[in-house]
Amino acid sequence: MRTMGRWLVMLVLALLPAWAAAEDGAELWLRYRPLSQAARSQLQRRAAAIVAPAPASPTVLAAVAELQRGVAGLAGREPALSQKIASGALLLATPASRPELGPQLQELGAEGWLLRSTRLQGREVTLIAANTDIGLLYGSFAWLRAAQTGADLARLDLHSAPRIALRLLNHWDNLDRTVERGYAGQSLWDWWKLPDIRDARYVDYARANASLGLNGTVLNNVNAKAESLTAPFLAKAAALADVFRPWGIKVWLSARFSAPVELGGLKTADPLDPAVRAWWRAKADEIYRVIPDFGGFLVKANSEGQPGPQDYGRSHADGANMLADAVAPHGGAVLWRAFVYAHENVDDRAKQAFAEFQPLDGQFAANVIVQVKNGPIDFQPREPFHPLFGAMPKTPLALELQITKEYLGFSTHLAYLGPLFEEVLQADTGRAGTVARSVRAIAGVANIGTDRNWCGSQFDQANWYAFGRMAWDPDLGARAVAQDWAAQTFTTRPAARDAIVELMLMSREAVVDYMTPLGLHHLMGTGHHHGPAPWVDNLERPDWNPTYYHRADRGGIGFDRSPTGSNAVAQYAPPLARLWADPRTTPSELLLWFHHLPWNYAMPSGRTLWAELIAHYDRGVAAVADMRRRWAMLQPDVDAARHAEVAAYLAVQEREARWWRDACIAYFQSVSGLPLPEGVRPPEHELSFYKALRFGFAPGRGG
Ligand code: BDP
Repeated sequence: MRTMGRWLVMLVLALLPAWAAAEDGAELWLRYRPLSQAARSQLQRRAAAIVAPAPASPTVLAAVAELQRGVAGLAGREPALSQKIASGALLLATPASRPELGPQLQELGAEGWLLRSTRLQGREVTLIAANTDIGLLYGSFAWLRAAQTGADLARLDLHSAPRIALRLLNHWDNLDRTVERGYAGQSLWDWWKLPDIRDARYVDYARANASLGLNGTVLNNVNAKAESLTAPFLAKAAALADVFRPWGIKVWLSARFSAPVELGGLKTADPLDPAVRAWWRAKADEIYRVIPDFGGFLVKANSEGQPGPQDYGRSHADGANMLADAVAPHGGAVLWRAFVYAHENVDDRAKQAFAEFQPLDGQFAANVIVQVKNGPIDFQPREPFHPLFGAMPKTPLALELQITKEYLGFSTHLAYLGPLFEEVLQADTGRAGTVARSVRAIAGVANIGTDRNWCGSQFDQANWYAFGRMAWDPDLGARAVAQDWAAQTFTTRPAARDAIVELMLMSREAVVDYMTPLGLHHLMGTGHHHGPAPWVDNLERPDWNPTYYHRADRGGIGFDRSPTGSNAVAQYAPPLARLWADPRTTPSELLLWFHHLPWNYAMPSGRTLWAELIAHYDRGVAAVADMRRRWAMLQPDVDAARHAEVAAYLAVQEREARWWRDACIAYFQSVSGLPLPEGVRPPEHELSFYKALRFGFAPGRGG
């Protein structure tokens, strides 16, 4: 008995590493674990063989390989590639291979797909059809998703096409492999070893993006180094482009505006100077020689110290148009960022991008897209949508979202961003429909790095996933996306899947509550942005100070952006401007964004503003405690390794949520001079304790 016990222990120990390694999150949502017995048999019948157009392009080969890999994992049997239509075939077809399909596919455009269980030549087949090979790849991933999430594969009739043409990740990756605002290890791009050494993860990165329908990636930080445009780095970027090409992902680069001076030895980077224009044209020609399908440039200019056209008395349009001219002959585009605010400008920072860019509407070249952050300040846990959306009808715009959670607890806090993305995408601009309807492109600042789980935590994968799915279809909704992700990543058992989804859906509001409730914003620590620091008032620029944003004093709290204050409300469409001009008609989520109100202001709940603020902080902390309880109950449904890992992260989150609550209450009380409402737990420490905390080596500062 004793020997047997020892033998068993040894066996378990021997198997443990392999098993643990199998569930460390490295496979993302493309895990393809065996389905239930019944689902496996159905899948074997429905995917007995794959019939693909011949000769197969690299993209079709990628689709076939993914289908084979997926079915092998899910059903335990790899379908063979065949030329014959037999019962149970997965039939990949374009109008080029089956002209009779043409009329059915017209609506699908260049990237859309159709999935249909049907009969062909008397055989039951599943049609995966598209106008192009890349559509077939997206359709194959959609079919695999249907199989993974438990759809009835015998009755499939789905079609989909993307609403937004350009769907990009923006990597804030530096050439030394540090990542600005990265919380998932180093940059994936091993610039030193490229172009010769191509890490196997580059393919997995491309697979993951293609599975979501993303079609472009900006490889380097918007705070760009000129060196990224030199021949050696272009060769490295070209190697990545070669890997990504079959997966429909185009490479873009951030360009430093002063590169003609730094690399070309010119005296100026003035966009109207003929030598500068010639330099950029030659540079574009050089890039397209090595990356024929290069997407174009992303530019951060005259923003936070970056060079730009204003250094030469020229406008953003002059700068953007010069670069647009250079890439136009090759079919390229320029993404020109509107994230600008100036030292010298004493006006409300929230107004500055609109003030600079809106008057330029109509002056940009046709291949310029102005890239606008979701809100007017900077990726806060909650902001109103940016007033530029809908306000530049003659200029294509891109919506920039941040997937890496610089302001929502890095990768240690569980905050599912689907609800934030949905809130922005569905916001009605009052001018051109929703934000989603008003944009041509969408960009997500990536949260990807060398961590085994790619994103720094298991649940942060959901934010990459949600960004991609919602970029393809902004109307999908955060819940539906979370359902798919949880099923693909954790479990298809409905009760457990739904419990995970509920936990995800409550998480973002929890962060808002314990960090910046009621429209507060920008209260985080200096530089690294970790933790609370609402007391900071001594930075070189006033609009970097938290006190600039909350404006708390003895009399009250909040930033008056109504007509009696900065009048930022006037940048919105008149009906919204009217609504947000009055605290009584401003949603409480945005109250202190737009108004400075007395501490005893009567909230709709019947509480004073002071009591309401504290209630929100408490609600946030309680929500995280609740998330921990919910996760604990999921233990039987989630593999031990990932369950324990997430539980440990949630413990950190609860501790830090309390810290945010306590530090903010301690500080605001020191300003308001008010007693804590009855029954409220006092902060654990004195204010001085929180003020003295330092985080010298916090991640994400970049090189
Ligand atoms: C801020 C980040 C900073 C970025 C900047 C930007 O703190 O690291 O460079 O945005 O978007 O949120 O350019």
